[in-house]
Amino acid sequence: MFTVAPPLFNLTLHSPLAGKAIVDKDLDMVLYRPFFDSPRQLYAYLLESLPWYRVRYTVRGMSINTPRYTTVFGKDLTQGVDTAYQKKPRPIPPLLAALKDEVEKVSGASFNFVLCNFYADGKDSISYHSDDESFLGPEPTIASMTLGGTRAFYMRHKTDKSVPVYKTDLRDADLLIMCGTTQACWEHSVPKRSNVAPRINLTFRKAINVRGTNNYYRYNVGDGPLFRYIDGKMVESNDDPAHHATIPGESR
Ligand SMILES: O=C(O)CCC(=O)C(=O)O
Repeated sequence: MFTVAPPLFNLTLHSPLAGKAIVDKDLDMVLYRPFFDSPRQLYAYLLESLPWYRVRYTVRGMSINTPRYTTVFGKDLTQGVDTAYQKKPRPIPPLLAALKDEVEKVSGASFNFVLCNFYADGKDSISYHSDDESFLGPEPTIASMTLGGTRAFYMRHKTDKSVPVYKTDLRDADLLIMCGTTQACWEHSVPKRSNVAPRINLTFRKAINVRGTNNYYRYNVGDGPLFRYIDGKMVESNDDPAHHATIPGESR
């Protein structure tokens, strides 16, 4: 059992031996199902306390609306001064840092970023992509935690079309650890669906350089607006941007 701030959450971890290996050509993953007990309060707390964004950006003249809410905390290994970055990096809040510690223990990897996704409904999604940017270094370990609703999770081999698509679902309290050549050789997605419950996804990663930090804040915070989850819905907030990273009851 470990307690994460605020002390409300006494989460019981399941044995690390309970991980199930998922292997295929160039695919190397472990699924902990469930990773811990009683995450319901944690889901609600994160949803209501994190600052969320619906990021818009432009690629090659095309305007893209990210089809989910996102937010991010962390800073790359160089630990540059804040002025080295396009946006001021935000420290990982203690609650997410405590989860990160437990995920590090079970995965044997170390992380300096937590990326958060909130899929409000089945129209929210993430299309096929891999977390293979050079700022993650070779063969990065990415740990992905689900809180709340179940969503389909599809993976496809990038080059060998004879390898069947790997289809699973990710459920409340699941922890999926993707290792080795998984990111280099496979893409993953959370497709759109109808009639699904809202879901939070946390991914733990390690960025090795300033480019990683700039990329993560650009695509997961962007230029606003900020949303807060209040009374069961997301509302655009006029919080002071200086307080975006504050989680009530936690120091900054
Ligand atoms: O929500 C998920 O399970 C996947 C998230 C993901 O692929 C990402 O954030 O890069």
